[in-house]
Amino acid sequence: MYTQALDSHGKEPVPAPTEPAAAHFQARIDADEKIEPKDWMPDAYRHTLVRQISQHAHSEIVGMLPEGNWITRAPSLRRKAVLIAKVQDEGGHGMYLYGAAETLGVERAELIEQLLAGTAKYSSIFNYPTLTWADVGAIGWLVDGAAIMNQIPICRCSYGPYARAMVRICKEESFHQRQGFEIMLTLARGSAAQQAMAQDALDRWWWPSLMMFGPSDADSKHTAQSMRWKIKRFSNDELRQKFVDITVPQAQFLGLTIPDPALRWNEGAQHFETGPIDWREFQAVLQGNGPCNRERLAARRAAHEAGQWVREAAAAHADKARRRAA
Ligand code: FAQ
Repeated sequence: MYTQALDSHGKEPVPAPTEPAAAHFQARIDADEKIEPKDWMPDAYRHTLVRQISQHAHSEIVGMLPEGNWITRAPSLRRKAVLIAKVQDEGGHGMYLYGAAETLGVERAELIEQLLAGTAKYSSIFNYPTLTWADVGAIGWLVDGAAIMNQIPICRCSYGPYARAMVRICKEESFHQRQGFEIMLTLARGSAAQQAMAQDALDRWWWPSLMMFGPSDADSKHTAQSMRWKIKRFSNDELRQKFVDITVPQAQFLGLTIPDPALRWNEGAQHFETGPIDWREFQAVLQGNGPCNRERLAARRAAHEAGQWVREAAAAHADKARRRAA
């Protein structure tokens, strides 16, 4: 769908990559115009988008693994059908996002190669294990909840293909969040053992969910420029705070306790204040030393190898169809 846009010219005349071109580009951004694949853009803008969109795509694909772990053990046929649909949605999100990245002139195969080689980042959150069924609820509630908080503003991102991909993705993520909350609600209203399982899942997923938003603003190297380019509309800390403010009352409604003894409501600021985030844990996960980093990459590599014959068959079929048409 996106590659078709490469065949049509952008509505703006394409200026040469000079300083006036950069000023013209920033003026378009400031006027809230969308940048399309054929439009002139600074190399650094293109590079930032490829970086962020490909990391996002990899996150969706690796993100299928923790919940995929529970498809065969979902507690009812209904739960199994819903979970299969959700995990498939995440795969679809990865495909839209690789498509959006391709409009910037990179090959999907190259991006996937980087993931499999371990040189590309994907979201830290997917390096944690799913030990019980309640983790599936916690992922929907917290991880999809955090993902929506971060991604709704990307629907207004300055780069057209990324912004448009996010519209559908956010609709689906919103359904995912509600199915997760509904699992948590069922457990929270269940037996003492089910309540304990829900609390244990919250205990393990709370802090990693806060880390999903990225380093604190003071340590975020890309935020300032990405906000000038309107790739990001809010800083990491702003989105993290919004997430905390929305999620704490939901935990209270569930009768669960947020695992943060320092958590308190600040009446003056009208915000919940949290205790400090353990950024050493975040950095360890980013460096490949989270509980499941190796397992996740091994699973992706095995899936890629097992799918080799499918890619070859699809290419052979396309080739045959082309020759027949000729
Ligand atoms: N994990 O300067 P910043 C989902 C990296 S999708 C790993 O703040 P930026 C759906 C960052 O890349 C979840 N790395 O960077 C789902 C950069 O590294 P680099 C993914 C992280 O880009 C739900 C460095 O740290 N969502 O959950 C993380 O301005 C359920 C410095 O950071 C997106 O990708 C992290 N958490 O802001 C699927 C949304 N945070 O490239 C299945 C789009 C930061 O210099 C089940 N992305 N880093 O080597 C974004 O909004 C941004 O890229 C941020 C980071 C906010 C993630």
